[in-house]
Amino acid sequence: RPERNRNISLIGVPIDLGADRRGVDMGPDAIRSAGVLHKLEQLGYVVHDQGNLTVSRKALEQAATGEKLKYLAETITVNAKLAKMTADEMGRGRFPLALGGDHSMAIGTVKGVLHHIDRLGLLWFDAHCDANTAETTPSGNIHGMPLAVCLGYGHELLTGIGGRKRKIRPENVVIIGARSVDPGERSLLKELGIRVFTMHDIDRRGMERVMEEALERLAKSDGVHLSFDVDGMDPNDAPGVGTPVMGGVTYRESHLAMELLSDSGLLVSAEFVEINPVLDDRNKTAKAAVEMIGSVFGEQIM
Ligand code: B3U
Ligand code: MN
Ligand code: MN
Repeated sequence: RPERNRNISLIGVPIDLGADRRGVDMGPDAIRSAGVLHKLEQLGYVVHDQGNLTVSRKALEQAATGEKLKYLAETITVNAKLAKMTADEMGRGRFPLALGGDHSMAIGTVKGVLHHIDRLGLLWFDAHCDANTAETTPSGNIHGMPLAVCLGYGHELLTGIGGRKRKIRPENVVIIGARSVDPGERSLLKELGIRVFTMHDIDRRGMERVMEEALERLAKSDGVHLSFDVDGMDPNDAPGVGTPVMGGVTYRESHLAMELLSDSGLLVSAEFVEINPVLDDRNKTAKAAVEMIGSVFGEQIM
């Protein structure tokens, strides 16, 4: 079994601007109240809870309807702070575990980790591909764009966060769970040759084989960041999300994926995003996230 970093830095990111929907800002505290600290401490980790970053609500005073990059300024401010905190915490020898918040925050975490690991691998677990730009977005919501930004595509103020040169190389990315992809995203992902494991692949080949191939690819990087969007899971198992898509990864398949990822020993950082307690069923989604976090950090049944 891989040697693990026993120190975890928990970073709450209560941002909902990227989804333009209230409630997902309460995700970090929903995950805390579902027992994430207890879970990690039971597994033998020392958790350094950094609390929640400050996200200004001021931008919400003006409706952003029709804009192609809604709440851009505050999204940049939050992600720049998050990138710095992630890089600083890694610099102190800790494993950054960020809790969201909408998926726009992946820009900050990934850029922060890239500060330490240039050839970073990225496992993007999501119903969506989040590879839109201002030119292709159907919604103007920045949470549909972070993967594109991490690859160096999109508004220059977004790609510039944490340094323009820091980016993820296409061969080091895998997407798992995709089932809602916009035309512009499809072209970009195809052009870059990004490996997308859709629900079709998971149904045909099973999660075990999908993860084997995914990890084989990621093993060529110098460490892997997990970006876990809970809407990648099936809405029956994770109903507390803003954009549910039917036919998702089951609770059991998600567990298996996280266990195999954990066993690979490749992980250097992770984030769990898009938990919306306002839309949830008695904190079911946050509890599922905590169970997945357990598997990521090596929890076993026997
Ligand atoms: N692809 C759509 C919808 C979406 C992306 N991410 C979420 N929803 N959660 C968009 O708006 O870019
Ligand atoms: Mn997402
Ligand atoms: Mn999603």
